[in-house]
Amino acid sequence: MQRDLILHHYDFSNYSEKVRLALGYKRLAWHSVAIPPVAPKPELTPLTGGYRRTPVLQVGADIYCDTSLILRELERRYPAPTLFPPAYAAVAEAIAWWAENRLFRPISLYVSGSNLEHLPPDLQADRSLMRGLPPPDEATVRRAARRNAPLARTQLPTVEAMLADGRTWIAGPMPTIADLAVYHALWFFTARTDLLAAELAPFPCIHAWMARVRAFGHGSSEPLAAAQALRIAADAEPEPPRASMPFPEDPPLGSPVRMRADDYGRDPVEGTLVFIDPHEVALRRDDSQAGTVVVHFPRLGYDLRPLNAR
Ligand SMILES: N[C@@H](CCC(=O)N[C@@H](CS)C(=O)NCC(=O)O)C(=O)O
Repeated sequence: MQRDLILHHYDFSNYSEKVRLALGYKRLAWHSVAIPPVAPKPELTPLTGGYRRTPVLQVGADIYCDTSLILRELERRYPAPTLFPPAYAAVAEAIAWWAENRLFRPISLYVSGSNLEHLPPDLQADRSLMRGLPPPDEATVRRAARRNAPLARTQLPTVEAMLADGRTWIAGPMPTIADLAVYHALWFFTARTDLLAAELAPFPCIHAWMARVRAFGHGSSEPLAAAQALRIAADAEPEPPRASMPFPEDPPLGSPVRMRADDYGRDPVEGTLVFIDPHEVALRRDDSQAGTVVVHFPRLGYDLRPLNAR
């Protein structure tokens, strides 16, 4: 069992649930740092250089942003049991994209607007600011929930149909990232309260499959103080970068670059490009608290620019 894995997350974060289940499926031991669900995150952003989304995986002085890369990195370090079986991984990736970019958003707006009294009071304002929108009043959030309930509901039969031929897992006979991505979107329905549990009740295949995914568990975790995680980064050297496989258009290794999410939470992270391949981009940066760290991002979903370029 390994305990160099440090997950920065909070309990009701659905993307964190995706990673917690991957850690469970791979039977890993990890350290758990509880981070605030809203900005600012003064003990996290020294590690990431500005990225504020949840979760973040830390291994010493290497920092992994975004669950699509975190899952790839867990697979690279702990290949068995696999979440990327070669025969199903491509289809799984397409289904995961649909789950996170089409299925989840209406569920999120429906759930949040229906559970206002159970959420941290500053959550809605924070999420709107994260998307460049003004803080909404309560009526606006409740109207968004009403608009999005049908958009969430109309997609649930699609998930039921994916499982209706009696298969055990979404993409085929083995668990894949599609199971985790669809699961965490549906998990959000009841992550805080059971108020919307009835939405999933009519779907027996979904019900049985969610129980199978839930049975992965979360591996074994021990709490770690955020300040201690920062000290671990400061005391560690980043791992030497692997050999890069750039595309011809990519900025040269060693040049100053900026990465940021292309959808929301677009806080830029600047550093020196130290690794790039078709799936991943990594920047080295020096931080007064975290020391020298390498921050890793997935290529897809992020915007890579040479610094100072127009
Ligand atoms: N594409 C990102 C999305 C992550 C995401 O949106 N996480 C939510 C929490 S579940 C978030 O960052 N919310 C704002 C925050 O936690 O500060 C990923 O896969 O990691």
